[in-house]
Amino acid sequence: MDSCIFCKIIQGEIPAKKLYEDEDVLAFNDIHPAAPVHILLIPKLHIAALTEVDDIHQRLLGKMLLLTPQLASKQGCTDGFRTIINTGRVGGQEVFHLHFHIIGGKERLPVMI
Ligand code: DGP
Repeated sequence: MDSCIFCKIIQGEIPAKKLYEDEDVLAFNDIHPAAPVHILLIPKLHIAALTEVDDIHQRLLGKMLLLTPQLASKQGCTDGFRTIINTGRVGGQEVFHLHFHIIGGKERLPVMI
C-alpha cells in the first residue's frame, strides 16, 4: 500500500531499527517507545487492522503469536512483557497496518488504556 508508513518501512523507504525479518513478518523498534523494550511486529502483507483478518491469515497470525515471546526474550524481557493490538479509532490505532506492540524491560510497565 503506497501511503502506508509500515509498508514503507518494509520496503526500506523509511529507516527503522529492524530486530527480526523473514518472508512473512518484520519486527522493529517503535519510534516512540513506551518502555525500554518496545517492539512492533508486523505482517509484510498489508492488513489494515485486526478487524480485517480472515481464515486465510490463520497461519500468519499464528506465526506472529509464536514469534512474540521469542522476540521479547531476545530483547531481555525474561520476566514478562505486554502485547497490545490497538484496533480502530476507538482502540487508539494510529497506523492502519496491523501491528503487535511488544512492551517490556522494566518492573512497572505503563498502563496503556
Ligand atoms: P498504534 O497507536 O497502535 O497505531 O501505534 C502505532 C505506533 O507506531 C506508535 O507507537 C508509533 C509507531 N510509529 C509510527 N510511525 C513510525 C515510524 O515511522 N517508525 C517507527 N519505528 N515507529 C513508528
